[in-house]
Amino acid sequence: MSNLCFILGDQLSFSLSSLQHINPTQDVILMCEVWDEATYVKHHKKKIAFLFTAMRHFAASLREKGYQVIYIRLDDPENTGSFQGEVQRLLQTGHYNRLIVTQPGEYRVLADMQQWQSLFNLPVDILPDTRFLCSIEEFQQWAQGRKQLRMEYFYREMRKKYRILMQNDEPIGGQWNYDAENRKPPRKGLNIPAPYSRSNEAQQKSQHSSQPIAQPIAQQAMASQTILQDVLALVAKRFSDHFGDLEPFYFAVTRSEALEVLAQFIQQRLPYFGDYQDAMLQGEPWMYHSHISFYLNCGLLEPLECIHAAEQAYFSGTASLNAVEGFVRQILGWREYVRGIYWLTMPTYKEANFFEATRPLPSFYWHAKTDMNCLHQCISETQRHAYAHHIQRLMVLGNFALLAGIAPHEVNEWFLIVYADAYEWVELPNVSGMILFADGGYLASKPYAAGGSYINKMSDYCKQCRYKVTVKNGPDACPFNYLYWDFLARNRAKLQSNHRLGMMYKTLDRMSDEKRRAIQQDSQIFLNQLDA
Ligand code: FAD
Ligand code: DLZ
Ligand code: SF4
Repeated sequence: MSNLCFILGDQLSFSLSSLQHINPTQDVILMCEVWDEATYVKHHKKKIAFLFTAMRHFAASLREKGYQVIYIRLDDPENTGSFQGEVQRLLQTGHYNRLIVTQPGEYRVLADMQQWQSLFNLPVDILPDTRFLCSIEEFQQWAQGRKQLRMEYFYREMRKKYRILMQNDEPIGGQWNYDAENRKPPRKGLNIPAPYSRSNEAQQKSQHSSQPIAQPIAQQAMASQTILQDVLALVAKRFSDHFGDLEPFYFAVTRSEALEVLAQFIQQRLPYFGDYQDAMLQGEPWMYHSHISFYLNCGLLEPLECIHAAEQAYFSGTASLNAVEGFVRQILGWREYVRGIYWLTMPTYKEANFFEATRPLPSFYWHAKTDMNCLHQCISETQRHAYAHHIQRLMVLGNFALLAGIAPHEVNEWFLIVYADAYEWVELPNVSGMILFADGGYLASKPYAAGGSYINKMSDYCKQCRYKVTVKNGPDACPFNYLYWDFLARNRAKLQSNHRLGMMYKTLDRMSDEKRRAIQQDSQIFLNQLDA
């Protein structure tokens, strides 16, 4: 009798807690591609292709290390289509006396797994996911007794705990946070490096194959291309009705490739990451961001190695403090903070709807056909790449959903579908907490609402828009302008006491009745058209 270790698609790490608890010569690992997981929301085609390819590679590297792996492909004839069905199928063989898993990232999967012990009548060990830098219990302790949770204070604790950018007990440079230096608008002539592209890397490897010594590398590259081609064909056939473009496919799919992405970022983009963190440019989806969330979230990269690589760039003088601190804060601060909030508040967090928003998601979120150029650009890029950077998600796509009063469950579903880095533990707090303020201020101190002038300042989108960002009312006015004030007016009872919005309410109150009527009328006309 042996143990069965079940590894999920976002657990592709050799450091995984379940792997530390099994005996490679005796125990068996199960990995499976299942229909239910790929369709409980209709994930972007690139996301499915990325995960299945990365899973197949990870299974191969586990075997190379001597583990016994049973890998179930989506089109295996016996595949039952669900995690539970696949685990049950193996347990029915009678070869196993214990099931070992690392805690899944999503509440719904954990809730299922917690039934398995009684369902299968065998011990099920659900081990903590130690790849995160703050355990669920540690976060609970930190949050306990606090009236308000704020990322900034949590982040400081994490900096101290891991001694990141610290000198004795003080932050290097004397400040914890350099965000104020990280808001430069994009300037003309920025030289943005090309992002990592797997096909380029594979080509380079096979070009070197004329030298005999490089032949194993070329063979590996070819085998890897075969895995990818198989998965691309599968996704094209089985998920043709899902959102987004499958090809070109350029994501890294192995740990060594993901490490190349990280190294490229540290060398080429990190020096500018801070300055241009909030900047958006038409035709430049990748900017100076790291594009590592796909790999961090499925386990190909570990948070601390990314943080240390950035810290090292500061120590060696290749990147400035504002850039490195800004990047570290995203991973050591925001990423851990949103995960802590998720586990602290689920399952009720999912139901939160502070503004009682009910509007359906406008159809242009699926096809990008809208005259609002900022939205058109961000949605088109999302379709192509299954990626948009943070400010596009927050201040364009999210800001619009907030101002238009779109129902949280519809916005959440969209964000979970369209990004290759989306898993509920990270997507839900960002959507319900950060963009929609649906939790009433549990995660963020005020709604991230803004009019067109913010988008105009931080991007070049407005120059090519049919609307005029400087016009506040009427058919040519930028819709963000009147929707912003209408949002504040509509939600006055819920927001007026928020001291961070005091100035805005004073401005609203100083407006003439005529102006306020125009704002309301324009908003109604616009929103009615949206619904139609
Ligand atoms: P960078 O800008 O280079 O940042 C570095 C890393 O920091 C990221 O890879 C990510 O791991 C982490 N990070 C940065 N901001 C956040 C954040 N707010 N929350 C958690 N981690 C963060 N991130 C996801 O990983 N999955 C999601 O499903 C997701 N949904 C989002 C939805 C909305 C509405 C918003 C506003 C943000 C969302 N984010 C999500 C956070 C952030 O936008 C992405 O992590 C980031 O854009 C990924 O690109 P990058 O790797 O180039 O990040
Ligand atoms: C996202 C995803 C998809 C599309 N498919 C699978 C799959 O077939 N098999 C699998 O093990 N994992 C998949 N995943 C990732 C899971 O959704 C993820 O592991 C859970 O949501 C827990 O975070
Ligand atoms: Fe977006 Fe308004 Fe600018 Fe058009 S004018 S791109 S709608 S912010």
